[in-house]
Amino acid sequence: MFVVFVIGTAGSGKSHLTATFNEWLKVGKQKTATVNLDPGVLTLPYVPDIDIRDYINISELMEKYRLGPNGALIMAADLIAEQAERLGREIEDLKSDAVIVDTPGQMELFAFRASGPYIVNELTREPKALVYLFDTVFSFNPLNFVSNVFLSAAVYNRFFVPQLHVLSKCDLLPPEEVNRIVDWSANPKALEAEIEEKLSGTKRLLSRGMINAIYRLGLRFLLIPVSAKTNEGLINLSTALERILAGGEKATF
Ligand SMILES: Nc1nc2c(ncn2[C@@H]2O[C@H](COP(=O)(O)OP(=O)(O)O)[C@@H](O)[C@H]2O)c(=O)[nH]1
Ligand SMILES: [Mg+2]
Repeated sequence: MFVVFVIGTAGSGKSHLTATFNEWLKVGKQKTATVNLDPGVLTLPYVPDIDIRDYINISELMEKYRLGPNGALIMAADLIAEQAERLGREIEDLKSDAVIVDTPGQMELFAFRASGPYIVNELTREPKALVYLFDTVFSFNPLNFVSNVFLSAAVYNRFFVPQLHVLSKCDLLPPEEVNRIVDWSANPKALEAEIEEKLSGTKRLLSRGMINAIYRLGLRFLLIPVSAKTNEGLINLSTALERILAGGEKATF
């Protein structure tokens, strides 16, 4: 069994990718399951096999502790940790080949509080990976791209599990624009040239310095373009997961 956590900024397409990837793997005859870890979500594009909303109720928290929606979401993020053992047992009982975990809408509630890394660590002893989403529409200029690379590095630093990087919603830009962004992620020279051309002053200086720091650390963020609407790139995502989860051997993904 493999467990994959889908993470990214609010609206980057986590829930839709969870839905689409799950369906796609099922067509390939995989026994798959989905887990919703977002206690605040109202509607989901899939029916989760395990749902944190069965255990944590945001409106109850708001009422009981006289909190606004934000306060209740923060409290809920911390309460998720208490459910780790129970969720872990439920995941085990599913006896799936692959489990896809959709994380809370607001990434900082998961990545930058104590509970997220705790959950990722405690939920399962099975091989696991993180899939970090770069929203195509947000990443199309070099300043935003570099900022997102920094965010994904911060996430990696928090969880320390194998991490893949996806350019989500790639159907929203023409292929040549998508390839340009992928090229930035694969080729430092292409990104440098774009930073020099498109940015000036402090923005150029900071972007250049930030991306150089990432390269010096030896971190790489090769993007896999994927669309949850057209299914483009799902095969590449699954191959990449296979590789990082099974060390290159053929796995059940
Ligand atoms: N065109 C397009 N839209 C997408 C895709 N994935 C998600 N969206 C849209 O982006 C918005 C946010 O998606 P959602 O999965 O809820 O993001 P989350 O907050 O990260 O879970 C929704 O309006 C989706 O319809 C995609 O692959 N292509
Ligand atoms: Mg979501």
